[in-house]
Amino acid sequence: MSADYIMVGGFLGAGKTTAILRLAEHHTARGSRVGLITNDQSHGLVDTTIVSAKGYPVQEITGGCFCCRFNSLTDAADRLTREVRPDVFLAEPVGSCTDLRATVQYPLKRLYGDDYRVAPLSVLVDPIRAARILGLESGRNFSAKVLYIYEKQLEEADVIVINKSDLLNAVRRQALEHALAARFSQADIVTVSSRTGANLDAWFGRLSATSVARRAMDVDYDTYAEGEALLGWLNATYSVSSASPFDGNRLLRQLADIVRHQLADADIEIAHFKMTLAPDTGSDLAVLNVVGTDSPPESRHRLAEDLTDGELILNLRAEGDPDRLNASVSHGMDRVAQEFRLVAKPAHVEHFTPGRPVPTHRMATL
Ligand SMILES: Nc1nc2c(ncn2[C@@H]2O[C@H](COP(=O)(O)OP(=O)(O)O)[C@@H](O)[C@H]2O)c(=O)[nH]1
Ligand SMILES: [Mg+2]
Repeated sequence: MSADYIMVGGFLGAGKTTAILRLAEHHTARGSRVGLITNDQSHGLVDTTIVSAKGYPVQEITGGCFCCRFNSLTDAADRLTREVRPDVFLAEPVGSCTDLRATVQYPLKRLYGDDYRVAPLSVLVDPIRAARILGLESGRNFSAKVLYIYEKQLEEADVIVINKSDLLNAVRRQALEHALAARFSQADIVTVSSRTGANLDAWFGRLSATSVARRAMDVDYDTYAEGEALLGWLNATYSVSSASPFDGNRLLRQLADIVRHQLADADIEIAHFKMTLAPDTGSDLAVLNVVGTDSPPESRHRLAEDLTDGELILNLRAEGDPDRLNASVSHGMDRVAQEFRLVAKPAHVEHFTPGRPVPTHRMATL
């Protein structure tokens, strides 16, 4: 029996994890078993914490993107199969990754055709980011080689999903739909809100087809690698403790603002900055996101009560020197530790630039 393999791509911060949780709810409600696969360049992932907190079985692939760790992807799927035998795999590739058709979808079909039905490739976009990149609106942006990756992601999509429709009025929405349709005519375009649920059924309906077997796009791996090398990555886990209870929601917001302002001063564009804070007791979780240096922090989940001890996980991806990102986060942690009278012990801190993507397989045709 073959399981569905649904991959939801898109740039950092587009809403992939939020959308995958919606897909998981959708399939679970129809009696299907789901298994989720998260992916990152390194471990200590906010996304894994979020999806595990929702109770879904999840496997985390770290140390590179799906395409460069293809065997880890199939191993992760095998582990999920042994644990829960999913009917549907939901996989989130790294947001700075492209060429998924040739390096993941076609190899899966060719090598494991009997095991998986590969759904059309969805690529999510954040409408504010996309409107800037397509020149419809002004604002802070990434540099050309990072934009190369962004555009390649859209070029290989079967379905371009404009997410966050709740942020758009009809005029902005139509302008974006037209611009994307004109530029990326190979894709269906569907506009949804993973937050409100608006129009998700129209998108989910398209995923029951199989991916179109067209020739994969050409990719200049030098430009792709240079684009990734412009991005800084920081993953950190701290254990925080205080003698008296403190407001964890306020702490995350404060920390996000300090880091955001520091990066704005250094003219660094944030792609995605996300944090979770989990008290050591209970199952509550605070989640905070920033999806652009000029975007205000957004608390997705708030803690119901103050806490004294907890684990803070922080993932920052921005177009800038990782040392600079690290300096801003360290400074922010010192400031909040002082203000909230807490001790923050780093359990794991890593900052780096993603290495050159070297796919395990690359198959331009099916
Ligand atoms: N307004 C709005 N925000 C959303 C929507 N979907 C996701 N987000 C927010 O976008 C941010 C990034 O979402 P996430 O799912 O982590 O993005 P990922 O990096 O692509 O996995 C978070 O703050 C989400 O709450 C949506 O439909 N509307
Ligand atoms: Mg994510």
